[in-house]
Amino acid sequence: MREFLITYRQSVQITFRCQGRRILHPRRRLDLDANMLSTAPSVVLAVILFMFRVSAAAATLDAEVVDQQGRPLEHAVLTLQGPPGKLPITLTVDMDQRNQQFAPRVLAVHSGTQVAFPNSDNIRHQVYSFSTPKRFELRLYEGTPSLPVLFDQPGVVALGCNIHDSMLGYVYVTEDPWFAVSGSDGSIKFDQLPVGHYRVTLWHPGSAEMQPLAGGEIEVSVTGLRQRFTVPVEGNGMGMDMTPAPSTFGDAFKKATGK
Ligand SMILES: [Cu+2]
Repeated sequence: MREFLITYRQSVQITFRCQGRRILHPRRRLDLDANMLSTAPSVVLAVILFMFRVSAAAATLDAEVVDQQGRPLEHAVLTLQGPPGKLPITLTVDMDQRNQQFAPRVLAVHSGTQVAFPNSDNIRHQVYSFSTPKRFELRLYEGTPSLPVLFDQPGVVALGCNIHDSMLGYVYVTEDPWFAVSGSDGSIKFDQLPVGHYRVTLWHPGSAEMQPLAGGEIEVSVTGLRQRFTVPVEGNGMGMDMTPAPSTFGDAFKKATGK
């Protein structure tokens, strides 16, 4: 034990000394400072040029998603494949439960995203999914469950609650770098898009067989683009029924899981 302690102390000291020499050696530090001073102007110039290039090349896409009768479609997901270089967004996001409903009803995430399922109601929920891209079940809980759920496979994940059959939500997992969900007016806005050519994919819970639809190809120029996309939806054309009867949930669930 004593031997070990001595060895440990020595190794700490040796490491410390090595680090001290490497990092704090006065001559080395002066060299570094001199190098930094000589390269600073070119670095600043490069940063300015990069910022100018980015801001000059960024554009906006104003999309409007409507159903087959031209009515604004809420809860539609629009994803974009485009110029390379965009890093995937894999943050932890919330799928809340409020007033015995999922909030939002449709959540779009990049594959690899952790989704937390906080419960803002004062009753307990038991969230689950049998959808192929993510099968999971959170035991009956109040407040925030201890761990978020990882969504690492692209596809549609239909969410339910074992206690409340009318609770129905969706996590749409995409590998496209740009994605968003339409608001109640059917609008989706993408800011800071690189100018270029994009391939559009659309999805809505009310679309046939719950399959994603090809939305065509678009050219986003520096002046931006305003475009309308149509997603045919089944039934009454209003898309997803927000308070489905249990049997409706069963049908929707079968569609999402393909079973
Ligand atoms: Cu519930």
